[in-house]
Amino acid sequence: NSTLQLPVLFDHDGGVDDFLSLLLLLTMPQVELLGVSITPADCYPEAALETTSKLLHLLGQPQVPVSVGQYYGINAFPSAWRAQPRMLNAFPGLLALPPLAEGRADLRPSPEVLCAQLSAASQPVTVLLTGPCSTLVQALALEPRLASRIGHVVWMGGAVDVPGNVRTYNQNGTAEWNVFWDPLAAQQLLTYELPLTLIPLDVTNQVPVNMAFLRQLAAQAGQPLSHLAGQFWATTVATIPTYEYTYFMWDVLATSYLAIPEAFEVETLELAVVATGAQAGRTLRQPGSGHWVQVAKHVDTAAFYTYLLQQFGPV
Ligand code: AGV
Ligand code: CA
Repeated sequence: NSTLQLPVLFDHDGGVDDFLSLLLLLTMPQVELLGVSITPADCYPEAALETTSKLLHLLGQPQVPVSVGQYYGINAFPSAWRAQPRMLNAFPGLLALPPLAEGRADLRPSPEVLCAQLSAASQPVTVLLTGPCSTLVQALALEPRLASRIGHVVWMGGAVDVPGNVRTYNQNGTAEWNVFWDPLAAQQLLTYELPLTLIPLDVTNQVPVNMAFLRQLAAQAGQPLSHLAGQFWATTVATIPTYEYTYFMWDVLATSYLAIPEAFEVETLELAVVATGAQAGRTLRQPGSGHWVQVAKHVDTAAFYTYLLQQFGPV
């Protein structure tokens, strides 16, 4: 039924929850995935390309085009985080899959590919971003008129009324990483006045990866997707000292917004992004900025976790 189809372009940055987002997206019957692009931010792009291709293959959508960004942001992610997803390709369920076929990835830089995909789209496209927004901003810089092809941008990024999650020497703790990687792009994104929904730390803080959920997932591990997703989440459990950080369902929550928006409380507000200095990457309320953004502030966590168990569980 074509009226049910939601055309989606997905740009991710290769974190474990970015891949869980891809898995989730591929379980959504209403989503027509037009393309995937990889921003080399919270990943090393070679490994991320391999995982992306293998998951598309595994979920029966190997034809979906994949491209990789060649732009590297202003503030690099820690190497230990970028290397983490490499182990996913060694999982029994993925190791045996065919490696990326020669010539399968689009060799053009991802902003060019995104432009081509937007031009070719026959109805407004939803752009889902689970990493920095640089690819989209660079695409719109190439062809500003393509903004009219975008029906909705859903972006996991920012921290509006809560502290950020960047702990470095050059940031005072107010920024979220996806914005911090390329603060100028985030500032630029607002100027396009796109229908933008942010899924910031304000709401992702409400959905930690917790053992109660992982136990429920394990209880249905006879389902191949639950088994695989459970393994993915398991890799995040011991990677962060618990006294310092918790791993959250950041991108997975943003992805679920496409399917269960009614589970979210969203506030429409005027936003600004700080581009330089100790607050670089900060997203803040700024009445009068003229940049109206929908910001998710609350989620029905039970509805969200139930939705995940349903999508990864019995069909
Ligand atoms: O800031 C959240 C973003 C999400 O897109 N990423 C992880 C998610 O993919 C960066 C990030 C923050 N803390 C992290 C992150 C951590 N402890 N490990 C890996 N990535
Ligand atoms: Ca991410």
